Amino acid sequence: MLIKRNRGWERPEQSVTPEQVFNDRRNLMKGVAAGSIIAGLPPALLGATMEEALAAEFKDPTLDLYPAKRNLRYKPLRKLTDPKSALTYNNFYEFGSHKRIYRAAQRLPLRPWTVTFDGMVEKKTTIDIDALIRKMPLEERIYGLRCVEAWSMVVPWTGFPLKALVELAKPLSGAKYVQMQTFMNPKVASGQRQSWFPWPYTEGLTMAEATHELAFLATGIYGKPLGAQNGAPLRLSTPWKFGFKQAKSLVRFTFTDKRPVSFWQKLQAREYGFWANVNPKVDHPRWSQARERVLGTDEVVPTQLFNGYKEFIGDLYAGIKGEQLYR
Ligand SMILES: Nc1nc2c(c(=O)[nH]1)N[C@H]1C(S)=C(S)[C@@H](COP(=O)(O)O)O[C@H]1N2
Ligand SMILES: [Mo]
Repeated sequence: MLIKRNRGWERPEQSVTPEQVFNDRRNLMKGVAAGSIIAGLPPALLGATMEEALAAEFKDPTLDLYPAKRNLRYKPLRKLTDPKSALTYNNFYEFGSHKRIYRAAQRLPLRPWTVTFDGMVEKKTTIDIDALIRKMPLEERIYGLRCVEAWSMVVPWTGFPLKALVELAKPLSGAKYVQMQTFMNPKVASGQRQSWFPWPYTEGLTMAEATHELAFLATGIYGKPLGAQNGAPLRLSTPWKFGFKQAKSLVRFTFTDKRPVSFWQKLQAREYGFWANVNPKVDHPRWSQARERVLGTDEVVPTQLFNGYKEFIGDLYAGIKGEQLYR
């Protein structure tokens, strides 16, 4: 994400040429080959691929649930992104405001981990993440992710419909929104020691969006449990909305009748709004949203309305007037 605090040496994502991205990747892979990038890992793993090395860092208690059956209703928008790109090029400001946070993120303790349902619910509850995951109907969905910075990827998430979690949480009938909150742990997340950010990271959806068939909570990626860098143990996936809505490493779902103000809105409301639906015709105030760079390739392709999910969106936004739906 780009915020106005940017200094001259920080450039919009667009100005990074495919060649620079390629060189970046090549240097990264050279580093892996030389053992320097994953120097903190046990020697036995130095010969392993990066995904194997990252996965082996932590033995996930839900490993037996993977891989889950693929739901073929959601067709891939494009070729799958190669795992190395999706697992090592991330946005996770808790661990730094750059893309190479995957190693730093491994410091996040993934267990014990609990998830709380509160606000306008029948009864406030806190549930252990493994008990929660085991209650939910896991499946795999190939979804696109379009970052507001104009890069995108297509990845197989494992997870379950957000609707199933809403049903478990039992919100009161007056609840209109659900706010999702990321963990808060400045001891391991160096970004959270930067006090100008409104931590913890939060995002929000209307109840209609949260119970829409596309709204998904991911627990895994590429047929394995998520790594911390991609938002383990639980992250939102709303493929028709910009990536910044898809909050990572969630600990709390708060049901409310007031529209929540998200992390990025608090920082810069003019640029990052509540709805944040993808639309190639509505530019970011500082750059075009017409096209996107395909992560892990040299390609630049046209961006699609609702990121290609228009047929599923239907009349979800019918009747909403006077709102900036696409920012
Ligand atoms: N907690 C938290 N969630 C977050 C972010 C973040 O900085 N912190 N970045 C968002 C942005 S801008 C994007 S594009 C996606 C990136 O997800 P990925 O790293 O799994 O590709 O995560 C989103 N979720
Ligand atoms: Mo993003």
